[in-house]
Amino acid sequence: MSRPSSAPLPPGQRAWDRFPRFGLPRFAARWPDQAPILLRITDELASPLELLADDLACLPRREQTSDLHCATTWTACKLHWGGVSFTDFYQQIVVPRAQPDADCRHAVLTGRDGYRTSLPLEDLLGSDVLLADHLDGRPLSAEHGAPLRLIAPRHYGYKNVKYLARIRLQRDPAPGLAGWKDHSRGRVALEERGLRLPARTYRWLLRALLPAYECWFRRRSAATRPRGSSP
Ligand SMILES: Nc1nc2c(c(=O)[nH]1)N[C@H]1C(S)=C(S)[C@@H](COP(=O)(O)O)O[C@H]1N2
Ligand SMILES: [Mo]
Repeated sequence: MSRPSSAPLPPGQRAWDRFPRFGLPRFAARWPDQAPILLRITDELASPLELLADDLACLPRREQTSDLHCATTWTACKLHWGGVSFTDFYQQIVVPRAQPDADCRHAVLTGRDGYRTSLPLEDLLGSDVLLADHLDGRPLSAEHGAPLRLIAPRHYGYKNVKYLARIRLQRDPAPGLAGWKDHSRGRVALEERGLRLPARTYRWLLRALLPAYECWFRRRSAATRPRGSSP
């Protein structure tokens, strides 16, 4: 698989010809049970929502080819996602049914493995943000976030929550779990890799650690993968 990037690579990224399962160390061994889509929309809402696959089925399907940029400097190129646009989902389902307070401008996104991060609603309403349930024409695998994940190509991988289970809409931003590297926005073009250190420091540090970390994550992931999930 050698796919050139969909666009010129953003600063400090290098194209990989593979798309590994990846994440924070403590999530390598967490494989949520295979389960149908169940998405809870909660917090400062007139009516909290529980949505199933059927609720999303009324939205137009979207196919999109985009790159995924991990803050550790690797980029998986030209990934072909299928799903629904986050904007359609928000405007056509969340707004009419949950009636969010106009001051709720932040979303905390949680995965079924316990992973959590947040994004401003404004960023989630970008034209290329998807709730994806397909990759390369097939239902999402357990590796890559089945049954539903966020795809926000202009944000680092750590904002692209896999196994998406809950979206909490709230007035204030909330810190995520990516610790030292959880920037509140994580925009790739601005190299918002992390919060505390200059972008270049993160770039060189993470690039230096990446080979050892990738190897460790791959082994831990393989050792704990439930039987029946795709390698
Ligand atoms: N639920 C969940 N989502 C997550 C993570 C995670 O550990 N758990 N890791 C993030 C990070 S750091 C990256 S780079 C991407 C990697 O996506 P992939 O495993 O499909 O390659 O998922 C992101 N979303
Ligand atoms: Mo990442």
